[in-house]
Amino acid sequence: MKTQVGIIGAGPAGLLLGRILQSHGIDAVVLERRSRDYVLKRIRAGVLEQGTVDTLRQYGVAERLDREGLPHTDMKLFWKGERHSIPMTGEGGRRMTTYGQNKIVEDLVLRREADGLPLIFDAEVKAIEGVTDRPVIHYAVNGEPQVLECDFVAGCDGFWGVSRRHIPDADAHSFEKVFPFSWFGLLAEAKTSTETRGFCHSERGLAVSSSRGPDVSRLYLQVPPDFDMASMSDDQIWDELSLRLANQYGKTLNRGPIIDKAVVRLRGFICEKMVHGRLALAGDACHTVPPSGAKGLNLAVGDVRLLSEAIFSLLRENDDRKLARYTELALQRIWPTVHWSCTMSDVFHIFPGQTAFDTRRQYEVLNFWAYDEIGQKVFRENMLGRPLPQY
Ligand code: RFL
Repeated sequence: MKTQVGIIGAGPAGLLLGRILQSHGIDAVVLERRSRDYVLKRIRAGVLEQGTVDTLRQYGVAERLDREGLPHTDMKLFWKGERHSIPMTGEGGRRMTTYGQNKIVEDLVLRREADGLPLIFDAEVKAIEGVTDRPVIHYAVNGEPQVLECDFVAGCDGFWGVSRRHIPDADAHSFEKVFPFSWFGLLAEAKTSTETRGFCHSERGLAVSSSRGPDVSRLYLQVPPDFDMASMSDDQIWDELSLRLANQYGKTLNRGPIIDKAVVRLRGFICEKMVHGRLALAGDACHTVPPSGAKGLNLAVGDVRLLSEAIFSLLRENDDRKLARYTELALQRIWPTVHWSCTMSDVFHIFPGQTAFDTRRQYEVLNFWAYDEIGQKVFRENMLGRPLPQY
């Protein structure tokens, strides 16, 4: 098989890139190692920056988002018995919207299928050959080896994917911090009360409550790094969430059936070498953020916007100048965003060996964000997201 752009990975980065390229008249084949069912059901991020919403609208995949997305007008922080709301509307009406990543993925998959464009599930990429000249992607479907010849390869295959391994010295250009805890992410059929929704610093560890629809709650608990999900019953989970999020504030958490559970280790990771020859990385393939800033998906969308312009110039005009600047421009947004996500992690979690002094320092940052005008602005602008650099 031959195409112009071989896209590895049908996460938000790969699917959106396919959609943008299509609108520029560039052919692409998306290869995804997981099954269609698995990809559509995968629950992950859900807080969208305005730039992400605008991009999805621009490329005609925001019809359901516009109907079902929940705008945020504020964000609530809880700590030491205090609950404080930070207004979240930025200049020009910029705001955040809650809409599940699984829905974005579904919208993009359905659109691609309706357009009759190639998207191959259960297709695991094993290797990429000829990256500097004429790339050939080797993949397997049900154990059967296949090849895809292309003019360009977009590695949108997440943190554990194969693409980064094809960038020489990627490790030497990578920076990583692994946090000494994990997040236990839960999806529950329970109404999220505005009284308990927010980010909570508790002496028992972080808890987060957010909404994924009128009757669906997305909740997180800080847990030890090697936490076993099976070690807590659903009642114990709700009890722990209540202890952290509700009881000390005199509130009650709405409970309901828990329909999805996952544990994710918190890490910050950046690979500063994002391009080699005719292979470029985007999204989690070249950076991972701790989910405490709700930025992973938004960063992936920013990368894809920049990368699609570079691919367009390269393949349409034989001009590689944008591709040469892709990494530099993307990193201008990636580093501050990863830094912010790590700061949110530093402030809301209880670290092993944490002293009362350390906790007082966390309270001080929370006081600054909640009560100081400049602190509020710092918090709001970081949550609303950095503008996308332009070529
Ligand atoms: P994705 O979404 O990981 O998609 C990569 C896709 O590539 C496929 N793949 C391959 N395909 C073919 N051949 C191979 N060899 C392949 N290797 C991998 C994978 O199956 C997958 O479908 O990356 P993308 O598109 O860059 O999107 C990034 C976002 O998904 C990510 O940043 C966020 O979801 C991060 N994240 C969360 N962010 C939040 O803001 N809030 C959350 O609650 C939240 N939860 C999460 C998360 C990330 C998680 N992962 C990746 C560990 C929960 C989890 C479990």
